[in-house]
This record gives sequence, C-alpha cells and structure tokens, in this order.
Amino acid sequence: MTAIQDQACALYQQLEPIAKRFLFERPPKPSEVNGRPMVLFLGNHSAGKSSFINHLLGDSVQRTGIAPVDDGFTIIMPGNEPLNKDGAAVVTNPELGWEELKNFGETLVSRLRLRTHQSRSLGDIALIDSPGMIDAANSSSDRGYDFPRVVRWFAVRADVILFLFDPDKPGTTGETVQVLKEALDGLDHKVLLVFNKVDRFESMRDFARAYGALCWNLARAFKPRKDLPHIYNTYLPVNEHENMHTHPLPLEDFDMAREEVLGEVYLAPKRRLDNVVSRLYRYTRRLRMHATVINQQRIDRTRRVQYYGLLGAALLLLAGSSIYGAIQLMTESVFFGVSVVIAVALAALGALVAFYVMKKQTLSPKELFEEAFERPLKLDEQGADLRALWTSVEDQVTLAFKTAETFKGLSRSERRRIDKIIDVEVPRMRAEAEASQRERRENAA
Ligand SMILES: Nc1nc2c(ncn2[C@@H]2O[C@H](COP(=O)(O)OP(=O)(O)OP(=O)(O)O)[C@@H](O)[C@H]2O)c(=O)[nH]1
Ligand SMILES: [Mg+2]
Repeated sequence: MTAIQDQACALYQQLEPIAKRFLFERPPKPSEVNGRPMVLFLGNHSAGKSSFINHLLGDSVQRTGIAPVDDGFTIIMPGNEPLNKDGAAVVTNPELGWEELKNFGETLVSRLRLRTHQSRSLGDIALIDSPGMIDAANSSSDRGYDFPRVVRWFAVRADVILFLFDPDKPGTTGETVQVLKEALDGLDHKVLLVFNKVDRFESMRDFARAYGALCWNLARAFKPRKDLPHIYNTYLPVNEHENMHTHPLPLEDFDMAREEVLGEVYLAPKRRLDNVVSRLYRYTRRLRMHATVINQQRIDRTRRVQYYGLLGAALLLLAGSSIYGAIQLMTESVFFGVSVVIAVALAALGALVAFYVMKKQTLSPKELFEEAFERPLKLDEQGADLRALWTSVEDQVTLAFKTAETFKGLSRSERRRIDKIIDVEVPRMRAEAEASQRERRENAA
C-alpha cells in the first residue's frame, strides 16, 4: 500500500510546478494521499446513518433517534484508547490530519467531533458520520457553513460513500439533490446508494411504490447518464423485539443486501489503493486539459500574428505596385489619381477586414477547448469523455485567464512528463495494486 502511495506522491511532486504555472489547483498533499481508508455516511436525517455506524461497530457509539440528531460531523478513527474530542482539539492537532477543516469556519469546527473505535473487523478504517440532509431551500445559511463544500471535502478523501435514503423522504430533499449533483460530482464510483428501513413497509406494493419514487428522484438528481446506479434495499435490525419471521416482506433478501453493503465497507482498504491511483489519473488528465487549453491561446496567437504578417505584406505589395503603376502613368494624370484612390481604398478595406477578423478571433476558453480538441471531439465516445472532463476544468481555465494575461507555453518535456503518467505510470500502478491485492487474498486463503 505505502509503495503505491509513495509513487503517487512523487508523481504529484513532478506535476506541482506545472500546476502552479498554469494556475491549476494544487495536487493533493502527501498527508491526503497517505491517509487511512475512510467510509463516509451521507443521507437525509433519520435515514439511519448513525444506526448503521453503530451496527458496524457492534456498539452504541453514536446517538440515534427519530428527530434530527446529528447537526455536525463525527470522525470515528481506530484507536486504542477511547477518545471524545471536540472540533477545536481536532483541527489544531496536526498529527490527526484534519487541520484543513479549519478553513470552513468556526461554526463547522464547533460541530465537529472525534471519537475512536477498537473494532477489530474494521481495522484501520475510519468512519465519518454526517448531519442529516434537510429540506430548507438555502441550507448553507441555516447551517452556518457551506454544507455541500464540506461534504465534498470529505467525499474526495473517502474511499466508500454510503448514501442512505429512507421510506419517509426517498431522495426528495433539496439538499440531497444539491449534494448528489454538486458535492459528489465525478465521485460516483465510490458511492453506494442504500435504501434503508425497508422493514417499515407493510406490503410489497408500498415498497414498490417508494422504490419507484426513489429511482425517479435519483434519475433527476444525477447528471444525465444512461443507467441508474445500483440501489441496495435493506434495513438494520434495530427493532429486534419485533417478530421478523412474520413480516410481510421477504426480509432475507434484504439481509443479504446488508451483508453486501457491509462487504463493501470492509473493502475500503482495497478501494483506498484504487482511489489513490484513480485520483492521480483524474488529476493528471484534468491538468493536461487545463494546460492544453491555455496553451492553445498561444498557438492561436502565433497563428494570428503569422496571418496578419502575411496580410500586411500583401497589402504593402499591393500599395507598392499601385504607386509604381501610378508613377509609370505619371504622364496621364487621371490614371495617377485613380490608382492612388484604388490603393488607398484597398488598404483601408484590408485594415477593416483585419480589424474585424482580429476582433472575432479573441477566442473564449470554450472555443479554445474546441479548437485544441477539434478532431477527438468529433468521435462519439471520446468526445463525450472530453466534454465531461472539460466541464470539470472550465471554471479554473476561465479564472486562470482572468488572473494572468500571458502564460509560458507548455514545453515538450512537460507534455511528455504528463503523458507518461497517464499512459505508463498509472497502468503500471494499477497492475501493482491488483497484484498486491491478489497476494493478500491468497495469503488470507
Ligand atoms: N425500522 C427501522 N428503523 C431504523 C432503521 N435504521 C434506523 N432506524 C431508526 O431510525 C431512527 C433514526 O436513525 P439514526 O441512525 O439516528 O438516523 P441518522 O441518519 O443518523 O439521523 P440524523 O443524525 O438525524 O441525520 C432511529 O430511531 C433508528 O432506530 C431500520 O432499518 N429500520
Ligand atoms: Mg445521526
């Protein structure tokens, strides 16, 4: 595990100067790459996030209840001694690695807690409990901190994200949609959608109706995609006094789904490796696109200078030859007059055309992108992929152009360095991660 993490850190270090020069986001710090496996719990309030965590830990670590219980984030890290620290203590201790959360403001810090677990089956995995999502239209002002941004902060670092829904509000709250759309953008591969509390349904028909509503809402919340992601239908055995054998729904199937979800949670360390590599891949590809589009402006300018140079030369030649002709026809003063007029008119027309073309050619970031990737954009598959990548860097490119007038071009060696990471290093690291995983499985067997 550490070998791959070290390699990723070294490659990020190679990319850092390029990212800095092109005003792109900084690469993840070693502390982020080296972090422990992490599972994030999201969902509307009362969906069962805290109950799920308690179920995993086999202990009532988190408080649960019908009314909104959690109004902040709780980090539950593995540790030998039971701890219960408040936010201020968490963000000021660099050893714990949560310092960056300070940047989200006092309110968040005051709503942050850190606890420890000694669960042997969870091993090194950290769990993050989050406040339930609510229906308020503008929840960020109600919460006192930017909730979607904080969720994104955790989500980017998490290896598995459990997104829980419950029968009461299957995916309809405003905040849920906002988080699915914005905060989890590009992180779908980590997200497991869990429809919890299905034991609450009295009949199959009720379940089917709610499940349909959930699918419908999810399809609208997710960015356009061809398929609907898998949804785990399950429940937690919190009401053990009830006789589950006489339940109108076939609970065994839902028990199995719970085991599958738990299995995914226990796979977090493996996912961690995959995510380190995937994150490096995505970062490098985004950086490449960012730098390529900015570089395109230079290419475009050079081309324009050449074009106007040629146009100017042609005009000069034209004016020169007309004057020459005029001198030749000096005797006929009418001709002289006419040729001078023609020469001046032509020069003026040329200048007008040049001005018009020049004005049109101040390309927007989007146009630069389309110019730089003209050919691959025409291909269906590749085109869609490039456009999706472009949406993820467009704002940064626009901001970079606003911040700086000119950029030094992307050198050939820099381009080679970037390409090598994408085409050689990442596939090699993936293979290595696969091999280490296989070895671990064989050892376990
Ligand atoms: N019937 C049933 N009840 C459940 C299930 N999971 C959780 N509950 C109950 O639902 C209530 C809410 O659960 P919590 O775990 O507190 O939910 P939460 O998502 O942490 O809620 P907030 O912290 O308020 O966001 C509790 O009373 C749980 O006992 C389930 O699968 N079936
Ligand atoms: Mg809770």
